[in-house]
Amino acid sequence: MGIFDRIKNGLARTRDQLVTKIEWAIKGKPIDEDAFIDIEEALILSDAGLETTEVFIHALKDRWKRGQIKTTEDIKSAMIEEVGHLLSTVEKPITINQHKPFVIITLGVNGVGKTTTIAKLARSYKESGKKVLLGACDTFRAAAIEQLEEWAKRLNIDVIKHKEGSDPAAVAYDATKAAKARGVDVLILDTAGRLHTKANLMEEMKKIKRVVNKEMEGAPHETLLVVDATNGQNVISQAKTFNEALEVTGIVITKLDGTAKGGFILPVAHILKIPIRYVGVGEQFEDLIPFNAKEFSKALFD
Ligand SMILES: Nc1nc2c(ncn2[C@@H]2O[C@H](COP(=O)(O)OP(=O)(O)O)[C@@H](O)[C@H]2O)c(=O)[nH]1
Ligand SMILES: [Mg+2]
Repeated sequence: MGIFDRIKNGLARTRDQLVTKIEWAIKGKPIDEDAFIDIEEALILSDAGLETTEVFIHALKDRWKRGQIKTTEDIKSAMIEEVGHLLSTVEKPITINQHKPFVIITLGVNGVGKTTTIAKLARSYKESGKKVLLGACDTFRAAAIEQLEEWAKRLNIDVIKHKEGSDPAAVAYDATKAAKARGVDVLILDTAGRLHTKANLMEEMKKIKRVVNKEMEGAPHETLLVVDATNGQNVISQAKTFNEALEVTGIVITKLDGTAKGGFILPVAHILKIPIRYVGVGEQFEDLIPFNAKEFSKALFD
């Protein structure tokens, strides 16, 4: 399956939510003010958020008043354009060639898909000829270290680890040191998503960043927040919290295949304005896809 088909499949539920409703709103009648109420509802039900939805409805109505929208197809192509335009502002791929090692720290609450995303990333970097190292900084549970090791074994990649319950920052320090010594191209640090309190977690992550930076100036080069699309609108507040504490530089959105609430990606661009690096649309390696605004908006409405 090609990349576009993967995105299209992954977005099927959100697309149904949006397009079916829009088609139904318009079918067989001239487009009037009421049609926009239905479109507004469809956007809100997909978790696009009030503020962002207003902006889209305004833009669509504007086109309609200028006589540019007459059919369902016109609405769809207007949406593809407007959404594509908004999302293009956060289409900024990671460029790992500027630093060696390029250090990525992943963040995100428990279960969002950090560790599997790391495996997918590691595989794709390895396939493009890069030397990859992983750091098991989720020391909260023994199973977390084992899970990362399991992936690493399958991918034939090394992992730097300490014992369960040890200081995650110490693992990060050793991993950064090892990455430098071994001529590694990309170091990816896995972290815990749950500690005893949220404040604890944020402090822990700050400490990891400080320690990495002490060992290598300019690092970490990417503070990558992983969010789970099935959380819909809640992703926005989650991302705000992480961003305020830890200066997130990029986002990965996982599990878009499991939700009809994919509309929340619009306020990610409109309100958070944090680069979206990758989207996850399934559990296969190939299901982590570099974010492309044009493809994404087309897959959403076409
Ligand atoms: N359907 C689907 N499942 C995913 C995706 N990304 C991750 N997962 C699943 O989410 C679950 C939790 O992943 P894990 O990496 O352990 O989360 P972590 O706690 O953040 O490290 C696993 O069962 C993954 O297979 C995705 O894009 N789509
Ligand atoms: Mg994990």
